[in-house]
Amino acid sequence: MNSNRANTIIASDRYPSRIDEVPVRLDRRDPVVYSEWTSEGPLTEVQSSFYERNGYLFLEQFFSDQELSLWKNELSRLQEAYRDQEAAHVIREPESREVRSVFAVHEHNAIYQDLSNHPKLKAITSYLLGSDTYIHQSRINFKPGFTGKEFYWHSDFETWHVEDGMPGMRALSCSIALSDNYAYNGPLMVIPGSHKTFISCVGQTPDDHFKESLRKQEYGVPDHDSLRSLADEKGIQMPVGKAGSVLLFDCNLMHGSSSNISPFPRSNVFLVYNSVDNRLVKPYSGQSPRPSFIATRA
Ligand SMILES: O=C(O)CCC(=O)C(=O)O
Repeated sequence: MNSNRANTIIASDRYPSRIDEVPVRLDRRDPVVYSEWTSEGPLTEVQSSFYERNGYLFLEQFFSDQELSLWKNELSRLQEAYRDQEAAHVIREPESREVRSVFAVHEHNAIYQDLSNHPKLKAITSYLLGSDTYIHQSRINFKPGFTGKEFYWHSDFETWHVEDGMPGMRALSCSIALSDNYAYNGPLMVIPGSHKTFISCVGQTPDDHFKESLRKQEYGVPDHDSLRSLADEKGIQMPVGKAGSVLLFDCNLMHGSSSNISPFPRSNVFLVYNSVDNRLVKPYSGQSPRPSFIATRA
């Protein structure tokens, strides 16, 4: 065990990570779907049980063309606006000045704020999380053609728990495709069913880790053996579809994506909903919390 971290372990931490020198595999200790299914709910019984079992659900043609064109135009405007303008919430690709991500769009952009309050999204997320929700994090990932770099395998929850203080697994992401997602332009890959296992990571988190990790993550990534055994057991899926589709995925689902060497951008907006009953506490690493553009501290 890492000695200076050992002093900061929180007794009530149900998902310790970045503490031991070897990875540990723990069973999930939280539900996946927090509501009882009824026919009045926003998902069919088949969709709800698919999500419970696999940790994700892909919904094609979820939004209208009219809604989509508004969000796509805004995406292009932001990409242009931030080409030369620096801001803390704008992250550039690790090897170029291209815009990789723009964070907190639900806060500083009226169009994406409306999207984050979309009644269809709110209904599904409140059903799955069994309570009212709020946005824990939002970001556009542009993944430009030729230069858009990968996002290495990770469980979001591992980072949100250790670095932000999210107590339990009661949050989910909606990845909304604003460009067509193909198998060849760096779409999200998921390990179905991996949300039921927590893989602790190895290595102490450096201070201000987010400055590097948002461009290229090196801590809070699982080891090769754990990833190999998860993928051997469960396989890898790549839910792809046209712009306007949405991928819902549990906060502990193992996922990642490859670089985009195709000419076609793969631009998605990610909205992370957290249950109001799962608000952030102090980071479990014992370190200072990350800035609020990455993690809302309500
Ligand atoms: O945009 C992607 O391909 C992956 C994004 C991701 O995994 C994340 O934001 O946590």
